[in-house]
Amino acid sequence: MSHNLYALLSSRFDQHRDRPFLISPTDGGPTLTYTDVDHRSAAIATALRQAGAQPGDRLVAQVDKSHDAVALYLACLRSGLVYVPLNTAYTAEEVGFFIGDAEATVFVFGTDREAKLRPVADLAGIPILYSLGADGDGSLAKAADDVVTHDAVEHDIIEREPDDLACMLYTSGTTGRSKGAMLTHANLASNGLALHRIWGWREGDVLLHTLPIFHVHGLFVALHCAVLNASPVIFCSRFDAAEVRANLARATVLMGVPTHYSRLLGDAEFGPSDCESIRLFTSGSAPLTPEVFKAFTTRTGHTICERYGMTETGILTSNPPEGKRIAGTVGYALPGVALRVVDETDTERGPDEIGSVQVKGPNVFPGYWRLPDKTAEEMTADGYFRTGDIGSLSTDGRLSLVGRSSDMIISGGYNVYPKEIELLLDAVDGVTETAVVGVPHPDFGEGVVAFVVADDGAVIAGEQLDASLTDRVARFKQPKHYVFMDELPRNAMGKVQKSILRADNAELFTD
Ligand code: MCA
Repeated sequence: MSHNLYALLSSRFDQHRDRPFLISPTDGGPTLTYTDVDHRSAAIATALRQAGAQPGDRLVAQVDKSHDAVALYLACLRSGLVYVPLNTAYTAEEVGFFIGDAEATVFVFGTDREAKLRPVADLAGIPILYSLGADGDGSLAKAADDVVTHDAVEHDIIEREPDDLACMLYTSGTTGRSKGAMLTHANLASNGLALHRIWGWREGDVLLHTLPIFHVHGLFVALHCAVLNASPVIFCSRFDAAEVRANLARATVLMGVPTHYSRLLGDAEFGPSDCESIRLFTSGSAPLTPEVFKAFTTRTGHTICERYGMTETGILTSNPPEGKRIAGTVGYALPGVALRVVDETDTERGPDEIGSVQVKGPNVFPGYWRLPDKTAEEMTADGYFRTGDIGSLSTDGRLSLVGRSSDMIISGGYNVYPKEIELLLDAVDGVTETAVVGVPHPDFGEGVVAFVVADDGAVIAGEQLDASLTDRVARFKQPKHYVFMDELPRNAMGKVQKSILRADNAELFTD
């Protein structure tokens, strides 16, 4: 079999082609079978090929979650294009960086974003542009329809080597510059097969899918498990607690971020009767607090299975679905994944000793796009990737995470890098300096807060700072609160002590 990931995926649904694949969460909504989506992906792949896209070219997409968005991803896989999905919250300025950095050949933008994004793409000189809507509209949808009308669909799956790139996902950097994490066909195949196995996917499983499909969690972890199992997917456009409750009885697996679970708990009516058909609730992308873990079990009788992943590595560990799931831990290394906790000399720590988490395995990416030096910094001489997370391993290999070496914020499952925001705020007239941190937030887990020191005599309002960020960075990255100070706390070395800012403002959103 070809090492093209699509060859693996299609081999798993080939015997069930007429089975429902993408199911509407509302009665009467459209259902697409595996045959429908396979054919749609072939039509889109043919249209892209006819437009001049070649294997290895990068296709950047900022499109809403839709059936055609799934077909576009699968079209890229089967035609050997490198799929580069972008968060739909990113501004035109952010998108301009990504399409340039990725040296994209193709850029697909949402039909509702054309006015803002076509000029950005023209400026970047992207040769092939398409629009794609959430309802089968847009120029790419039409091009695919035309291929079908002219009976010109090519169903082939391009040969790929295991280490050929399949996708590239941007993950912001501590320096404020986003980095393209390159993921190969083999990375994605190994992680998908490992998850399918350890989470016990079986005949009859149905996935309730509420996650965005521009990140690892919704695009790879959720969709690949379902497709490898030829399972139906109840395909929600976004997370909505009421819609989730209305569909749980039709599903057996729900994957979410902690915010999803805390929002379900926020509905007093939510309870065990909603969850009778579910065999597996997983949580990831952000730490699941023991409070939410415990409250969920008390309310529903189910124990959430927390797992740990990164864009650069996919899923590294999971609590055992059949074994003991312990709050505050992220379980054991997936089959084939090697984990270690080390000190500052990369020497392994003993059991339960805290150190830096490192990982090695077929799931670990080959590096950051066009950043060999940065890649080398993050890899050890013996091939382990430095996750940047701090944790400890128990004697039987269970991993507990206790923090991060960078001051990255995880808000509602999205990574936010303070430096990116600080650089923009520091450029505002009248601002001397700023420090951005995450503090506990009842809904998003961590809320972004900016601490601002103004020039002597300068009067600055939060609205002014908000305005400096509008159209520069996605809304979810923007501070939810500003604290004005005479000076920032510093240690003897002059380094801003963000831990003090976090500690002194821990109740900012929870009081
Ligand atoms: C939306 N808002 C947010 C966030 N999302 N603010 C902070 N953090 C967020 N994550 C703000 C919007 O800017 C808006 O603010 C207001 O909330 C409502 O926006 P809306 O889009 O309606 O929000 P929502 O529908 O309530 O979405 C919140 C959400 C969503 C359900 C938590 O963010 C979500 O589904 N997150 C999942 C992220 C994910 O898939 N992460 C996986 C990364 P305003 O009104 O002021 O404009 S992959 C990963 O991390 C690794 C590999 C792994 O292990 O999975």
